Amino acid sequence: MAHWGMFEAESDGGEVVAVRPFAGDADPSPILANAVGSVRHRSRVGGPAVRRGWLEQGPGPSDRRGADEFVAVSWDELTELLAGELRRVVDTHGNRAIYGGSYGWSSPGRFHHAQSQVHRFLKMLGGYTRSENSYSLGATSVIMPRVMGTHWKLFSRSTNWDVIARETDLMVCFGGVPLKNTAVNDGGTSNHPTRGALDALRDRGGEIVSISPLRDDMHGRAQWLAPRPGTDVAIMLALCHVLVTDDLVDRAFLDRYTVGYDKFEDYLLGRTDGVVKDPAWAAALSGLPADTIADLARRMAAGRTLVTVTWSLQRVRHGEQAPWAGLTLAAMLGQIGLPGGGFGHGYGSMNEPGLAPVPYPLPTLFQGENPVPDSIPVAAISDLLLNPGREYDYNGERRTFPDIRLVYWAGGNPFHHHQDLGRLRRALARPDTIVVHDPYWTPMARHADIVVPSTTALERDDLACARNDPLLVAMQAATPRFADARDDYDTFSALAYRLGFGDRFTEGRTSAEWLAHLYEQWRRFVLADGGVAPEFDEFWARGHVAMRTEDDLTLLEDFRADPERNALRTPSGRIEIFSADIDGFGYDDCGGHPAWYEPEEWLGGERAQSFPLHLIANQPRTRLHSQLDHGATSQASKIEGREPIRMHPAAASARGIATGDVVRVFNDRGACLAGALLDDGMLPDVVQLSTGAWYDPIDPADPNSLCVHGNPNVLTPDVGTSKLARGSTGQHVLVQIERFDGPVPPIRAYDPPVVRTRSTSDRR
Ligand code: PGD
Repeated sequence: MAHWGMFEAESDGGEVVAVRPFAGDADPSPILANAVGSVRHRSRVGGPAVRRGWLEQGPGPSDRRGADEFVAVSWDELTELLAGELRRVVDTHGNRAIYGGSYGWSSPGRFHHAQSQVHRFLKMLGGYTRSENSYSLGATSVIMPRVMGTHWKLFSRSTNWDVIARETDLMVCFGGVPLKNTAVNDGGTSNHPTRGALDALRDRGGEIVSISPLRDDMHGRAQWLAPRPGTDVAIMLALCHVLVTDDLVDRAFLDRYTVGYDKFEDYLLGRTDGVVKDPAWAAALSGLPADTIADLARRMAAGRTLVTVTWSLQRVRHGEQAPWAGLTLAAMLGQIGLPGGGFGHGYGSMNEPGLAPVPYPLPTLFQGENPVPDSIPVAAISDLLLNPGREYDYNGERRTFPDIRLVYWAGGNPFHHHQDLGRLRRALARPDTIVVHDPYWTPMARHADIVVPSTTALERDDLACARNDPLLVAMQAATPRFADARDDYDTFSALAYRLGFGDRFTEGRTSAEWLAHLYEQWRRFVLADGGVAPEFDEFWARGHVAMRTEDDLTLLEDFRADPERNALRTPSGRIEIFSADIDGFGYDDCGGHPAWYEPEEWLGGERAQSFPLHLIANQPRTRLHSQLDHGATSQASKIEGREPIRMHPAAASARGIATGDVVRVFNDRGACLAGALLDDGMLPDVVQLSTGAWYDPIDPADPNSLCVHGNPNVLTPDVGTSKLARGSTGQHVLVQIERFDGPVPPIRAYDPPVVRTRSTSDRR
């Protein structure tokens, strides 16, 4: 199992040579092919390594991170050094000085999941400063609990695809439903039903409207409306305005299920700020014709309508507003909780939304409590490291950044996920020590002082499942372990014994015993639910077991049926169109109701004078994030070895650029090379460059170096969505592009750094 689907791997005894998707998968992902050749790829970390500067000079800030060579050490030395450094930091600075945010997707598997392992270990060490929320859903995970009482139920208990295909007349999709993202599911997936469901909806006579700057954010027949990027909220407000002026608002629904609509209506009608949010107003901002917006509002009120908002719309400045405004628009239509109507968030953002949930807990490794209370919103990592002791606003609180001395990372790649990489590199120069566990020499591993070689999921047994997938899968190792790599569990066990809490960490179990233990715990839930699950050995031999799912779900149907008994977990128990709590925080960038805020990175503002192209830095179609960027599917898409950047033919010809040219993409934060690909499926001043090409600085010693490979995060702003959520805003950035006429530099991203064997004189 991979995050991108279930498969069988064929191995030659040390390497994966072929993959076959699970026969039950309706639409397997081409990303699966990236696994072939990945176990022994030259970018693997073959054994423990320590940065030479750290080894020779000891812990301390260093701007050599990312440029230094490494020294190979034995596992015993690594355990000794790492345990000693953890002890030093804890004894001298306290556990709060360890940042174990360690964000990232790592690999599926309920036991060997790197995040679970590192958090369990650091909690038992006495705690650490942690992170909250995710890069996927930074804004949503703060705003939606406040205004509808949850964020994860929005996805795990979303209206099922079967219901949509059967009941929806009109699906209005802000951000489309990009099939490429549904390849992926956190924890894995045994089926990809989205394409089939959209086709079934259309075959039944249902209509789809895709509102997105990119045409291919929707496959098949649909009305495509291409607004200026970042203006969806203005369009939503104008749709709401038409519902008011045409008397199409379901006021009975608003009275029973929501609070604060009146204040929002005052804003819509311009009573609070003198600006009427009508279609003409939204047309000027978005570029969509006013008539088209007005017509759409009327069509939405005429039948069973589902309003959907992708996650990408909240990964921008003021990202809190799009899901909140979408929910409000759906509430005004009055169809929330009716089959095929209402609101959805994340269709096309990951495979899970639209799939039926499993009604009991999955096998889970208990992590315990973190004795350290400090936490940061996850996308504030550079702020944290650069500003010890500084106060900041977050979600109604005033917090202070701790002074971090040691950064511990397992299972993530900040050089993929974080913004403004020049700033991140300056931030990573600050701590005394950086520890990274990864199977590969990712850019983050190259910036570490202590590099711990992990196995990949292909080299170990595990249990795989996800909360909206019917199968629990026996993930059986496809190959032996590569070189001197170890499972993260074994690394942490050895460290825990060295630090005196080995028995607590392992509970006396080997990995194999843990799998059987977690399976038995889970099996009890299934049996109590009246289900059938064989004993572990039989399950392991069979390969998977099916679980019951709760089919035919409609989001919030229980709330609609009985809003008192099934009150939402908001202060009012209802949908909060106006939130008195948020209003009370007094933030200038997120007020008490959904509203339009002008972003910095958009084509309608002053910055577009200098950087006139709007770059959409979205998820790739050829890999998951930065994982297996060297795989066949990912490599086949590259141009001259660089990540492809899609440009409208008009924008390209104005710059003398043709398909296949290498171009330089730049703004005042940084620059990268990319390969031009002309495509008229976007507005002329929009370009698209996916995330995930491994950061490849031409000068590793310069934090602001040109990336020769095409990582858009050298360009993106490191600014939070707002003071409320401080989510990542990596999706949008303004740039300029020119043809790159110089000699094209080689790609070195997958070549390991220099790792020297240690001479006796190096020993401390
Ligand atoms: P991955 O490339 O998946 O990226 O960011 P994330 O850090 O999750 O990194 C996972 C790492 O785990 C890889 O280096 C992999 O090798 C390693 N790994 C795999 N298996 C194991 C294991 O068993 N043990 C250990 N120790 N390591 C392992 C994703 C993040 O990026 C997300 S979720 C989103 S949604 C964001 N999206 C955007 C965006 O839309 N636009 C921009 N500009 N930036 C984004 N960044 C965010």
